[in-house]
Amino acid sequence: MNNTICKIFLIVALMVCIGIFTACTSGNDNKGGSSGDDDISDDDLIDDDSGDDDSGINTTTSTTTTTTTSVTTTTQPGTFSDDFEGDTPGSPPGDPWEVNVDSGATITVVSLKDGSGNVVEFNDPSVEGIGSMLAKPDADLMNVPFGLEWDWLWVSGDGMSFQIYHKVLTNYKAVAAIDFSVDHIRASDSTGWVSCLSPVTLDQWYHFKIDVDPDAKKYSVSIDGNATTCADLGFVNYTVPSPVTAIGVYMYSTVNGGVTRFDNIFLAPTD
Ligand SMILES: [Ca+2]
Ligand SMILES: [Ca+2]
Repeated sequence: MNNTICKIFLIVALMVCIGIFTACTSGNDNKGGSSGDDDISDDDLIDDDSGDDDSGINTTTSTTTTTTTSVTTTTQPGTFSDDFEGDTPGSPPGDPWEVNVDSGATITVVSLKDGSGNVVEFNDPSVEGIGSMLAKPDADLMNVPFGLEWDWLWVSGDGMSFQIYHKVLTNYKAVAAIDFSVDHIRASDSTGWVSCLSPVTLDQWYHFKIDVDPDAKKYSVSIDGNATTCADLGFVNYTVPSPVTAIGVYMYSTVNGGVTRFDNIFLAPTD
């Protein structure tokens, strides 16, 4: 009798176990969440038919996106660059730029649909309007021969000057200046101004590069990859010997400079 009860108990227990196992695996076709599966909400990498409990796929996508973003914003070692894509449209350019404006002038990041993305826009609405943006790249980049490049577009106007500076006491003094003046581009020489480009076409991006030799105190200007008559120009106002340590754009107080835009600033030793 006891033996019979024990057999019945074992059979019932075995049936319960089979029932539980069947219930647990019912509908799981081990296909993840593709169409026609037992649980189409289980679209992750783990096929446990408990819904989308794993962010694996999304994590992979997110990582790819992050990597792509970091590639476009990573600065190469040994260079200084800014395409302003990390800045906020409607605000002045952020670190590493020091921005100062006065008398109604503005220096603002704007987002363009011409492929430039974010650019810096200078608006100098009056003779009195004045402003500047200044950055101090690693000094090691500028105590050897270096190239400094930027894109420049004029919507309108006059004035505005792309410059490099050395420090005299507490002030930064321009040793070289590339200006828009009236209808042409000119560059400073130790003996006066030299015309580099004339006429200038409005609403067109120009690519500028200056090659600077800080030991010789000389620089040359190329535009859109072409050498110009602005070659072997001497530093100006170089009465106090000190290294070139800053770059920037200056908005004159003596003219109504109108609207100009800058993008893709890049500095690197040329050795
Ligand atoms: Ca840009
Ligand atoms: Ca002005």
